[in-house]
Amino acid sequence: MRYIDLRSDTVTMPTEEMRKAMAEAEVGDDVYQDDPTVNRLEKLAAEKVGKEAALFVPSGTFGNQLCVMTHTNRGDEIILGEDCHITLHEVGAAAVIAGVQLRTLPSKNGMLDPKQVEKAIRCEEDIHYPHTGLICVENAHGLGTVIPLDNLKEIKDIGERHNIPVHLDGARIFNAALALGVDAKDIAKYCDSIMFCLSKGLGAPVGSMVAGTREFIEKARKNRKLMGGGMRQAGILAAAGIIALEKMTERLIEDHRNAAYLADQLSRIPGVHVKDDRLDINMVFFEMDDEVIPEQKLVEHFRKNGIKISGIEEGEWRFVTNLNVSKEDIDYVIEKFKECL
Ligand code: TLP
Repeated sequence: MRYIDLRSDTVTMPTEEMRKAMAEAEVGDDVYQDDPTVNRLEKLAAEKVGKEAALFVPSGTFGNQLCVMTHTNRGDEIILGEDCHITLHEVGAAAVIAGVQLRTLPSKNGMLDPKQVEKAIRCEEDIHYPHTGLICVENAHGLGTVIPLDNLKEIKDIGERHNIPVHLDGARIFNAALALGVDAKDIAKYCDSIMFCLSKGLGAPVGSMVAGTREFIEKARKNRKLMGGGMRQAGILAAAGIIALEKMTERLIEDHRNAAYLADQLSRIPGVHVKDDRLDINMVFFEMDDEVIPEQKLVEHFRKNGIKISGIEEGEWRFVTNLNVSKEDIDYVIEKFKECL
């Protein structure tokens, strides 16, 4: 049975072209750095975000944690938003892998206040203080927003003044670039390292990229091995990643349009309150008055009718449009929503 899957853009299926490229990929052993397809992907990825070098990693979480570990020393403190992915959805990995503590700051729809970032930095020699090892930002943000370039620039300038690197969780950097009307490079230039995902709206089945200076990537390559991420004949996966980067980035605008359409349709349903200040990318967040439909009822009604959604998180529903969701699918979702009322 075909499902309309609104749980995330991580659920996207590889295209026929990707499957063919994967089947035919020329491979080698990437731990020895002689997988030609991985090498091509890494070169292309670095170019796309304007960095010297890039590294193929198994997932976005892996890539973020690899960057945290590569930038910091055990016992460091890292500054980041209280609502970013590294804080909320990476299983506390930074404490386990890099051995750092998170100094979380409040955000305004994902945007950090540069003044608060600067105030939180602790690099002077007080015996009680941990050393601030890294600042992390996220764009596009998982709250459905994009962060303006001037905010990123201010934070990068602060990092430079205090000699602290900035890492960008750019899982959806190409969504952010489209929403801001800029090139991905224009965003990535405000960070020392970036992680971005091939396996979300771009449709590749597996994999993310980490990019930065050549020196950083060499260090990260060794740490990737330490973390068990040396992937041998990974060219099979990289082949899909190349298509993701060459052919799928511009297509994301369709997901944004579909999300705007879905948001508009949902907001017409009485008792549904769409978060319309967080509609920059392919995500629609909304609250629903208690008496409208109980959570489980909607999830089950949808499931019976071939639609997958996640339940409420922190009081909000999240529907995500993606490669495998069309405008007609959205009309069907709205029809089934109304039927459930
Ligand atoms: N996000 C997933 C869930 O983990 C919440 C989703 O469905 O949105 N950074 C950001 C901003 C992300 O949204 C995600 C995935 C990641 C990193 C991690 O990527 P993966 O899932 O490849 O580890």
